[in-house]
Amino acid sequence: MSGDLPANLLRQLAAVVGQSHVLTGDAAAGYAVDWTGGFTGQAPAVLRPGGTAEVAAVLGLCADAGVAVVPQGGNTGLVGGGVPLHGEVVLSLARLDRLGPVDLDAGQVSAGAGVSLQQVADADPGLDLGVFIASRHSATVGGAVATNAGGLRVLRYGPMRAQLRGIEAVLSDGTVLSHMSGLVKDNTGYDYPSLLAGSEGTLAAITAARLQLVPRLADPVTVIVGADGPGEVHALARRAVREVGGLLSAEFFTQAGLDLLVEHAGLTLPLRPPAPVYLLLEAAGPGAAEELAELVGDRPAAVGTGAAERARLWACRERHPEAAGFVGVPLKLDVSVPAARWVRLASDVAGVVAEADPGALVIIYGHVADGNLHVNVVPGAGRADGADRANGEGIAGEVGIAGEDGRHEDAVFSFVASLGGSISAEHGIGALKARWLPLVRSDAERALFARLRAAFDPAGILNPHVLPR
Ligand code: 2HG
Ligand code: ZN
Repeated sequence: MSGDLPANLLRQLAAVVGQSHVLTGDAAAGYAVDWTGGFTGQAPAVLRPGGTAEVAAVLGLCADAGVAVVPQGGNTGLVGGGVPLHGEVVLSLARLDRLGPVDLDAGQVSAGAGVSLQQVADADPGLDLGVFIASRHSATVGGAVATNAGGLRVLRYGPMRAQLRGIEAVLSDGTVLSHMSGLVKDNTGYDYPSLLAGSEGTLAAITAARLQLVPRLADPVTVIVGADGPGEVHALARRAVREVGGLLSAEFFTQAGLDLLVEHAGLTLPLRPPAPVYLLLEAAGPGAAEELAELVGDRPAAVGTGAAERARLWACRERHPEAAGFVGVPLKLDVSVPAARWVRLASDVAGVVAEADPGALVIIYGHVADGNLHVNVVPGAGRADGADRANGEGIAGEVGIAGEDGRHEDAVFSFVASLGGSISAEHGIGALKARWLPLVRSDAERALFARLRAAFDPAGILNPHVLPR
């Protein structure tokens, strides 16, 4: 496979990063597939630079040679934005793993792209990272910024972009941009760090970020409440946002997902008898337990205060991304709608998928206070299975991605667009959704995206198949 790259280029790249950090053949295979198995590509080489200067040199060489590059962090993405679906070189930022000392005056830290989110959260005992996602042990700073990761505490702290106080990144021509002073107030021109957040590796390779930390909250209380349906969950979550001052999370899931986790992952039910749907609330600070108890009233609920009990309750929600995977290769659709339409979305989306594919399995869960729903779909019998997808041919038009002919995406995304929503709340457009972007972004907006992109990456080598050019 290394034959895909000119031998001379491979030699030059090896001279930059060291021969042992140019991976080819079997050594490169793990970088070419995502963790769901839904996206499988091929990399002629994986390059593992050890510092910003090496990233710059690598990109300069690739740009000169016209070789496309997919930047990759912890490879925990869900939309195929970090895997080489079209034979791109993978630029792994994993070795940029330097975590700076915590600046206690500012409550900030500088972290290399390859530092995991958990390492940032652990940087100081009194501080925490506001972004909290299930994949925090493997997801890295560079990838989390590049995808503007959201997660379980967005209602309190916002997504990754909101934590960003500075960035270091490399353009495809090898130019290093660095603005890491961490100023809270800094109106000196375009806020390009913010633009790079959510750019999915299309504008620059992010090499480091300056992150705002938040005070670590003591003694959080976690509650799982059983409810009849999405309407009750939404109403309770809305009240929680207003009435529970220390609210951190408001998470939705269903018994259907829990059944799979009980059967395949050995989880225990949080409530008996089980309820059709659940709301998990977490809050911290003075009065949190009382305010949650008041809100829950006499509804069926399980309460966790100690670490072990909270972990048991959280597993019911945090392990939902695995649930559909026990049945087949899941298609992961991550959508959001205006708050007032969330109940309609959560109530009707399974029916909308069933019209397109009556045999499909649909598991829904998500971040109710953000209007965000994760719709995990395993196409019904007779659809392409994982093995068919793994050969990377003819699925969703052109690349090796789950979803076969796109009918499931068409159904869900059209429904979401009709509700005034977004086809990506927090995971990005990636390779999975590029084709549906016109549903939610106008011609004028997409043309501006393309011009921005050309300004940052005139060579057109950075993640060329993600977002429109
Ligand atoms: C979550 O909220 C993540 O658990 C993953 O965003 C969602 O796997 C998914 O579809
Ligand atoms: Zn999520």
